[in-house]
Amino acid sequence: MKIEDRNAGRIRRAPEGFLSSDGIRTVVEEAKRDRRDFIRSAFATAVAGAAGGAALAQGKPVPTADGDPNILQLPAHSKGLGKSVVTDGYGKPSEFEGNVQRRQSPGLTPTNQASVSFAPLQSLFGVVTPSGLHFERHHQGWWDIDPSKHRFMINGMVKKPMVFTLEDLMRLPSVSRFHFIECGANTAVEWGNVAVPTAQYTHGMLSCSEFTGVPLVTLLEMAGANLKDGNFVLAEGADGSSMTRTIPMSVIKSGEVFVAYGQNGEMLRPENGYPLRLIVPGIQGVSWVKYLRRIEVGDQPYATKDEAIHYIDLMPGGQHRQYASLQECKSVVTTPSGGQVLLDKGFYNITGLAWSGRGKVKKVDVSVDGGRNWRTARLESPVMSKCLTRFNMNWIWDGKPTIIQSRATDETGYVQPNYRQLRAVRGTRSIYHNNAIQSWLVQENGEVKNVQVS
Ligand SMILES: Nc1nc2c(c(=O)[nH]1)N[C@H]1C(S)=C(S)[C@@H](COP(=O)(O)O)O[C@H]1N2
Ligand SMILES: [Mo]
Repeated sequence: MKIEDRNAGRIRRAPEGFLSSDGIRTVVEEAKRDRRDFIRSAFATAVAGAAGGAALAQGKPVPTADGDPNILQLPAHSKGLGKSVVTDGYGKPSEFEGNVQRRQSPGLTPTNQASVSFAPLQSLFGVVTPSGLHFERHHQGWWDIDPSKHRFMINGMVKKPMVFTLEDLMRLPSVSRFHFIECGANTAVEWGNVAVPTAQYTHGMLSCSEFTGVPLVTLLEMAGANLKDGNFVLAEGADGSSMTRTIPMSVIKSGEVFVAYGQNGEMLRPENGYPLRLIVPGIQGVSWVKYLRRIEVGDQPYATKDEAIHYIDLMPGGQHRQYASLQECKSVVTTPSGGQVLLDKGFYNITGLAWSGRGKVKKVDVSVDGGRNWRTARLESPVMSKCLTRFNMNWIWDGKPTIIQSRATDETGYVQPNYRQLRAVRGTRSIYHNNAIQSWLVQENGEVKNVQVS
């Protein structure tokens, strides 16, 4: 690539980076009506808002004729005394980044306690989700539970039922591992057709952290669990939603499943299950029981409400598929993505995320012509199992309309399907487990739009 190409390609942030909640509502509604210019009109509204200036400033070329005042006029921070240490005992992001937030999709859920907030994937780098931006899914609100009063019980097919305090658990040998968590309902609204405008809402029920805790198999062994005939466990949360999920003993015996108290170097956030949650790598988020208070060992699946009525897949023949918990290989381009605007022809760094519930991502192919030709993207290292993987690819935009897609392949050889392939097997009436290839249309005016092609 020529050096001068790298200077080109200014990009304007997706609207949720600076819109008010009213503005977001407009964008979502306009997008549903398939208005071509919804981003433009939403942006016009946003400029009136407080944070619009910062977003606009990003798109401004550096003045060169009379010199750049940002260089020539010495700013206060180069002359004065800055703030003191521990001005804030727990640091926060820059106020200029204040609109990078997890957000609720307007109108998606009737109550805010049984709802979801989406992580701003299009604003993040690398693979780790900052804990404060981790998506949230609560069935009956979240709690900040006093850890000194929290108890964790193991019972059922065990020799010695046991109760652990948090301190008991934190004294045991621990593991720290990076894993993604994806709600089974991520991308659910897109099963029938395009429904939401940006990557935050199409794919943001996805996050990735370094979790720390104790392998569940260690705790089961301490309780003398019957690992031969106890083929399943039931995991139960302490919140009012009675979140209970069956986990096969085979995945627990592999040592992968652990009981976590740590997240990104500190204790779990209350929204994410403080003080204790189950980590079930590769499996849909619902099985990662938060506020974990009990594990029962049994010899058959429990068919709880969240396994018999919810989190089942309606297949084309009219039958429901149960216990399809694995999150299959999937990927999404996060830049350029829906709602962003390419302001120039020229160089762009296409970047995105890929993941697989079966293990490592082996390769990601990117198409910039609606799926006719594919080029292999660079995977950033380390590539970890059941973890997000960041990919990047150089691209020169010639200013013509085009469709950008990514297609991931995992280490088992499984290839992410397009919508035609997925619907041929799964139909269109499912809610969960939509791992289809995402398409972003770059329009001639630079606006990027969510579209579906087969
Ligand atoms: N106790 C409890 N655990 C729970 C839930 C819940 O509502 N209560 N929601 C589940 C669902 S559906 C998902 S997708 C994940 C979301 O985890 P997060 O809120 O940390 O992103 O937690 C799961 N564990
Ligand atoms: Mo979920």
